[in-house]
Amino acid sequence: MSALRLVLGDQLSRNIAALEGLAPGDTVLLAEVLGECGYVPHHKRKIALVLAAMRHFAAALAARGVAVRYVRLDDPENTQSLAGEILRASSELAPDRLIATMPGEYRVAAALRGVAGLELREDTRFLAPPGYFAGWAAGKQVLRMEFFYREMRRLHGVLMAGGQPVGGQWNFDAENRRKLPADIAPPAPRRFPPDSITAEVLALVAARFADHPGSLEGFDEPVTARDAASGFQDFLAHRLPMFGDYQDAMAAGTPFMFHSLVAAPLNLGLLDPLDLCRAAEAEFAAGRAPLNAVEGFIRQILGWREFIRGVYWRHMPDYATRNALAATRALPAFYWTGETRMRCMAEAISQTMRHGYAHHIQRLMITGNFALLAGLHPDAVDEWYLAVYIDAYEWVEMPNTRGMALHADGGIVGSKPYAASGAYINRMSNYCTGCAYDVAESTSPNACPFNALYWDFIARHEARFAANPRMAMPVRSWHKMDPVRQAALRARAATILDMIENEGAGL
Ligand code: FAD
Ligand code: DLZ
Ligand code: SF4
Repeated sequence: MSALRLVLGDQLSRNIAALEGLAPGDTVLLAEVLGECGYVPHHKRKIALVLAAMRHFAAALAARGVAVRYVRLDDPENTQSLAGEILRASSELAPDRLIATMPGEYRVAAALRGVAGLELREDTRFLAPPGYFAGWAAGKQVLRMEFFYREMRRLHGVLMAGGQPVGGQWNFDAENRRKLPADIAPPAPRRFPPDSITAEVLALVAARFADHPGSLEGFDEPVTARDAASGFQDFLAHRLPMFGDYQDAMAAGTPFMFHSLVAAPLNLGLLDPLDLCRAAEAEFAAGRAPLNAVEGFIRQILGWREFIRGVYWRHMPDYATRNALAATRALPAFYWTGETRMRCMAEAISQTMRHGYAHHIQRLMITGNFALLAGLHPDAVDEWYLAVYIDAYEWVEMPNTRGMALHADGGIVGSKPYAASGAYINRMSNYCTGCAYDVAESTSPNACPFNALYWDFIARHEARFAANPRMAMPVRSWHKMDPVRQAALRARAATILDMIENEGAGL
């Protein structure tokens, strides 16, 4: 009995389900295909990362004596689709069995389900066991991450002592909202210069995807499990202790702050989520990192990442069509260039084009908040986030974008929209100093665009928000406002929205 075992580009884990029971005579298939490289205009760095990691993974399997069928993008026989490559390999090798692991994305799952005779195994690399989220969510009117996270802490015994949370609290978020003082400079993360395999991929991507957004300059991502582990050790030693304090902080010219940068290798399968949580927990136990940092980090992996995945599979395919706030505007051109006078947006977008990376608060409270306030269409915003971040796969990108950032899911991921004016951005960053706009102004021609857009957003949706206890306060403040000021705010917002509709020119 021989088997053909498919491993997708984000399934690069030694323990991936498709490889369970691997036997002599079996073949492992990995295929670089245009279908996956081009279904959205992925950032060049993201394509390079995925293909370089696939080639290294295949080489490591081959070095262990496994028969690997590796299809390169420029192979003239390449059908350029995953299903096509399974069928081609299957007709050439005539295996007795076809095996794959359940893909992360609904789109790919639908394509693979169409392949006759393909056995699709559960992806067991997540911390919520198969069916766990559905069981937890069943019968609940609202799903709240906090309660799911507590269940996950109990299930895995992470940061637990005698059935209680270590430190007597589940959550240290209140301590994790500091602005970065001018005299603290986050240490540069450990980086990984390309070897010859990666260099070849970089040349391929530069030639084939020249019209895709982003830059390959200085490509230095970890593309093997060993390098990903080394990058994570560097985080534990140098950034985890401050991760909590400055989790929400933003600063110009400081793209990575104290963040871990694990999302890209973790989502590729190069790291194991439970290992990351246990290693962070050990740093607390050894007295090398404070609890607010360690709990804050573990919450992201054990809580948010698993919760987001649960929401995705529970609500797809309907989730992809949700537009609860009836947003219609196209994405202004500066989302692809960073060329805007709004310094916060310019910083977040330029570092995204350079590194394929922005940290959570930049994604949520800068580019996401702008898209929310400006009423940009969720399809366009989803496509942008899926394309430009090197860690982006629909299962994790979409509930974060459509749900958390845009509230287009009507409140499944978050009970209220994360809408904020310039005051929040000014509180959490140094962007406003040196911005062409004045954050203290709301209605003048050089007033911070976030201010008028914020109030216009509240006014546009006041009927919906009045019924939401967590949004009642801004709605009341809007009602109490002097009508002359209300009119001035709405006029300024109308000017900005016109500019947005004109590709963002002049903004
Ligand atoms: P850290 O800040 O160091 O956090 C540690 C890890 O926790 C992350 O690596 C990630 O695995 C996990 N995590 C943290 N927050 C979340 C979250 N909200 N959802 C899921 N996992 C989380 N994350 C992705 O992995 N892929 C995406 O495509 C993606 N798109 C996003 C889109 C929007 C609009 C927003 C608001 C968030 C998005 N996130 C996404 C979540 C989060 O912003 C990134 O995981 C994080 O910024 C990656 O950087 P890091 O590895 O340095 O994370
Ligand atoms: C993201 C990506 C890219 C750019 N290229 C490939 C590829 O050539 N071959 C492949 O198997 N996978 C690729 N991927 C990852 C897939 O898109 C990913 O498996 C799906 O998004 C499911 O999560
Ligand atoms: Fe952003 Fe407004 Fe601050 Fe400028 S003033 S950086 S646009 S929040």
